[in-house]
Amino acid sequence: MKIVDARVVLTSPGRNFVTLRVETDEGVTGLGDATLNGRELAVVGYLRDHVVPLLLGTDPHRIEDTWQSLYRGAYWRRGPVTMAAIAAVDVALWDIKAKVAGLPLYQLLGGASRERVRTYGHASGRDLPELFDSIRARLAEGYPAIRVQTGVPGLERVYGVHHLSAGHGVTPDGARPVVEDWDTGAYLRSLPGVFDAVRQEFGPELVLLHDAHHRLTPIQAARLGKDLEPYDLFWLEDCTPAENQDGLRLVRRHTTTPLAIGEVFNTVFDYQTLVGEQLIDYVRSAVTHFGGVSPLRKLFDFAAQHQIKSAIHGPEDISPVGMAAAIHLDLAIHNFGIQEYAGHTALTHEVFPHAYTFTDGYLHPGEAPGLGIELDEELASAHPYEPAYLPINRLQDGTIHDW
Ligand code: KDG
Ligand code: MG
Repeated sequence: MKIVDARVVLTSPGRNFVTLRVETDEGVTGLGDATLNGRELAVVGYLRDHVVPLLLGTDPHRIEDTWQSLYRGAYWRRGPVTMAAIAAVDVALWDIKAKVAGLPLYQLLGGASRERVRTYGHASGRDLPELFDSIRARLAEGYPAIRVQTGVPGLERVYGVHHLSAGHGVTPDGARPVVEDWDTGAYLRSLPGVFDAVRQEFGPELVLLHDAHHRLTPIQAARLGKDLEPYDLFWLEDCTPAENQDGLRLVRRHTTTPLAIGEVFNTVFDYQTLVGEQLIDYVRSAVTHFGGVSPLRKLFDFAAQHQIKSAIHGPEDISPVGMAAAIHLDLAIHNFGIQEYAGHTALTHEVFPHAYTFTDGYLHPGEAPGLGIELDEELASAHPYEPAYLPINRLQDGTIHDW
C-alpha cells in the first residue's frame, strides 16, 4: 500500500479548522486534525510545503517510522507548529490502518477499558446568578462534571466567561487580537467566595473544576490551591505558565488541590519533572498538539507509572477529527481521568459527520472502522478561513500579562 496524495483542507464552519486528508493507492483515506488556534496558516504551510512531499510514495502502515522520520528528520524538533503537523499525519495513518483492519481505532489500541467516556463541560457567568443558570444548563445536558469560570470584580472583559470574554476574533481592522483585562489580586480575592457559593447552591457532590489559564506565579498558585481546598475541586488547571516545571514543586508543597497541566505542551519533555516527580495529577495534552495518538499513548503510559491520569484537552478549537482520536484513546487506556468536551456548532458537525456520540454527559467513539469520521469537502469549501486570534490580556497599567 502506498500514499498517493495528501492535501490540507482549511475551513471555518464557525471557527477555523485545519484537516489533513491522506489518500492511498487502494482507495482507503485517512483524516488528521492539525488545528492550531490563531496560528492555523503556519501549520497549513508546514504541512503543504514540507510534510506532504515527504509522504508521497511511502507505506501508510509504517506509522512509527513515519512519525520518527518527521520528528527526527527535520533537525528542528518540537514546537506547536511542527507537532500539530506531525499529529495530523499520525492520526490519518492510524485512521487508514484501522479502516484496513475493519476495526474502530480503539480496538487497535488494546480494546475498550470502559463502557463510555466521562466528560466535563463549561459553565460561566458574569455574576453568581448567571453562573448558577449556566451550571443548571450543563446539568440539564447531562454533564457529570463542570468547569466553573466567573467574572472578576472590577474587570470588564475576562477570558473564558461567556458575555465577558472579548472572545476569539480580531480588532475591527481585522489585524490584531482583541484585548481583555487582568488583575491577579482581584481574582485571588474573589474566586474562593465563588466556589463557596456554588457549593452552598449545588451541594458537596457535584464535580467541579477551574481553569486559571496560566495567569499565576507559583506562590500565587500555592495560595489559590490552599484557599480552594474546602471546596473539593476535581482540579485546578494551568495554575502557572508551566514551562517553568520547577515552580510546581512549590505549588505542590502547599496544597492538596489536584492539579492539571499541559494543554499547550507538545512533547513528553515538557512533562519530565511534572510527571517524574508527581507534581501534577492530570496530563492535559491534546492528540492534535502532541504529535498524535502514538506519542500521547506513550505519555499516558509514563504518567500511569506515577498514578497520574489523562484529561485530554477538548475545547471548540480541537476539530471533530481531533476529538474522535481523543475518544478512541480515552476508551482504550487504563489511566483515563476525564475528557473535556465543549462541543461544536451544528454546522461543524455537518462538515465533519462522525460516528462518536455524546449521550447524558458521556462520549463513545462508535463502531465504524477507523476514526469514524468524514469530511464533507464541498460544504467545507463554502466556509473559508477567517483570520482570528485568541485574545490577549493586559493589566490596568497596560502591561501584557501571561496567558
Ligand atoms: O486555543 C486555546 C483554547 O483552546 C483554550 O484557551 C481553552 O483553556 C482552554 C481549555 O481548557 O479548554
Ligand atoms: Mg485550559
